[in-house]
Amino acid sequence: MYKLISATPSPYARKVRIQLAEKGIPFELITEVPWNSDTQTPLHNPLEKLPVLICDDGSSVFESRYINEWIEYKHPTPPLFPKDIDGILAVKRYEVIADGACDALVQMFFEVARDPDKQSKPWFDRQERKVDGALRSFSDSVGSKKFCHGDTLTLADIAVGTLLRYLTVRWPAKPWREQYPGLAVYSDRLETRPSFVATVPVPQVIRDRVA
Ligand SMILES: N[C@@H](CCC(=O)N[C@@H](CS)C(=O)NCC(=O)O)C(=O)O
Repeated sequence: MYKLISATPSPYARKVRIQLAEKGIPFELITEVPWNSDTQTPLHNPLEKLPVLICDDGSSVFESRYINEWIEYKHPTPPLFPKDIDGILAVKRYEVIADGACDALVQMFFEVARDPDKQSKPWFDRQERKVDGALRSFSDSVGSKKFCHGDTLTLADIAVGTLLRYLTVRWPAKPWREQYPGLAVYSDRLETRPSFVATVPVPQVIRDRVA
């Protein structure tokens, strides 16, 4: 059985957990705080980041988008990629933007964790612009549609839905729902799926100093 190293707030790990649940693939969930010094994640990923999928033979698969693709090839049913190349590329475009926005949110989170005299407002603003750009882009392309692409769930919805919920966890004061009510409807609908309900992100206490 697979093992998945995960963290409760991680949008990257949540994408993999949702995909495994949607495909009905059993796995053992290992919850870590990757920022603490006793994390086991570096034993499985030279980049020291989770999620990491560990196979029965001990080999590891890491980088969430690569894990998602790996699982898609190894366990194609039910498919979470469209059948046609253009459809796959369209889904991947959503993933790139959603993951980039999550990266920016992580940067913002640690920027405000620095001592006040070490924080950079221009850096924070630059990251926030990326998040705002992603939201604008998703509002334009998804609007209040049921799915990003076609009429079934794909990895695009898992990536975009995961970003939107993570945004609410990390920056509850950010008024994206009021700004983009169509996206709020889209997000709320996705969050009713059992795979999303079972993986609602929860903040963790980070014990060690990171930034
Ligand atoms: N691009 C990576 C990002 C993963 C990531 O940033 N994971 C965080 C937890 S949410 C982590 O493990 N960070 C530890 C570190 O960067 O040292 C992915 O998609 O898997």
